[in-house]
Amino acid sequence: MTIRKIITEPDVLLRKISNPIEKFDKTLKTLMDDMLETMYKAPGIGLAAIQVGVLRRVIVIDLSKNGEKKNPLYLVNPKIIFKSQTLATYEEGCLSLPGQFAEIQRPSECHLEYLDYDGKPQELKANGLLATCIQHEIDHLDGILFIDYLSKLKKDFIIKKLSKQKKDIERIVV
Ligand code: GNR
Ligand code: NI
Repeated sequence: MTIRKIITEPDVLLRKISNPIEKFDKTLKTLMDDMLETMYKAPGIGLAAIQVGVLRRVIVIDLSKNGEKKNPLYLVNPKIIFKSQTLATYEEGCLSLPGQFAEIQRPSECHLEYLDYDGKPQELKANGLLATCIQHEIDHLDGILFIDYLSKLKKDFIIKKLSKQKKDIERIVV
């Protein structure tokens, strides 16, 4: 397994719409294995393929706490089939928006259909942090970031900060 590089905002890739998986082959398994390792290393509780530069509808999630048994969830071609009207607020972070956090409201419960690690169709009813994380990750597959739910002022401020950070890092490298 290989740790892959996580893409950060601003980057045009993060705004692209990812493509459905058609074949469960070795390349896909390697991608899912690498994504899980990359997410654990970061560390994060979820990762979408586009965050490592791959335009595929693939997500890995693990909400297990430090020291607990690992509990990886692989979602391929996920589709939300129900969103509750009741909303929940969580402070969200994103590995593609390093150091940025904001309270975001989303449906508190969602139901989805997806294919698992072996390509088998599955259904899942999620609530709590899992429901929020799933919606955050599916947003990535559609080129959406949590800052898109903030006011234009806050969003522009965050993007400006991140682009300055990136330029500073480039200056050190060069
Ligand atoms: O690690 C992560 N934590 C998190 C916290 C609240 C809501 C969503 C997330 S997902 C994030 C990892 C990430 O960027 N996934 O795309
Ligand atoms: Ni994210």
